[in-house]
Amino acid sequence: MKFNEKLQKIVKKNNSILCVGLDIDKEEIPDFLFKSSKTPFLDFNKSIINATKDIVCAYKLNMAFYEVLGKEGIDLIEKTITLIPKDLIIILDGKRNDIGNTACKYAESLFETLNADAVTVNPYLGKDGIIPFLEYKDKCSFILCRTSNPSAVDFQNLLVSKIPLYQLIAKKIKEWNIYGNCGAVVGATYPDELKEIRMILGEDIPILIPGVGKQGGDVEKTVKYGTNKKGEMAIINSSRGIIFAGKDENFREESRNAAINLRDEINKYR
Ligand code: OMP
Repeated sequence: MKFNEKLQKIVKKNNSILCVGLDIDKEEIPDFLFKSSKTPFLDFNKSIINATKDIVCAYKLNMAFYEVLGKEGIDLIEKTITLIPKDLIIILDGKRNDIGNTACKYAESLFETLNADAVTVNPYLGKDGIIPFLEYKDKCSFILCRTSNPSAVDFQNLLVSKIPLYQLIAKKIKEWNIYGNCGAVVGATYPDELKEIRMILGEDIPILIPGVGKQGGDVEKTVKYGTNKKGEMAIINSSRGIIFAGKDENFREESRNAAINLRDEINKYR
């Protein structure tokens, strides 16, 4: 099944365009898990997945939080992926890219070895770094377009051929979308740019939008500007705001409540 079809199905089934970011952080995970369990990270992910799987469309694992754990981290990615129901979207966020033959190995490791549905990709190397990812025609490559961080302006707003670089990248994403498997990453913290990028991309290219919750992005603008006319084709990610909503034994309920509240707020504007 093509990625966009899988996305539309789960969005409809769970009535949700919310993605929970499984960005596990030892400093933030409830302390008692480290005393009571031999596999605290996996138990934590399992609890969050079980508490939210009926109210989200996707899970995003940022690779940094796993790679920092060494070989245990890769094992944890694989085991976590097996806990996620098959009809949900799995995004591996490594913001990878490199020259062609190396990009091939990144694409193979994320899409085949780890079996992600979607990945985040850096466009800085240009088309030949992107193509190896796009060869996986049923998967989706979310290409960084306008990131959520304050220093995004350093490069992304510079004028290139008289237009800001992020707009040029949005145009390239549209051009590269020949197999219908490109997406864009746009931060919720820049709603005006999000609106412009949605206009450039049109109705059918999904946008992964992090930056609501802890980073303070405006939910109403994110939904109105980021989705297409049907209120779809956007995946809105929150990581810390959901998975670390509770610090004690009640963390499962707290994260479920945080996810329900954000899902409902998002749906109010769709
Ligand atoms: P929270 O701020 O905790 O909700 O986490 C945001 C997640 O989205 C982290 O995994 C970030 O690395 C990621 N992210 C951004 O915050 N900003 C971006 O511009 C792009 C990403 C991303 O590609 O997912």
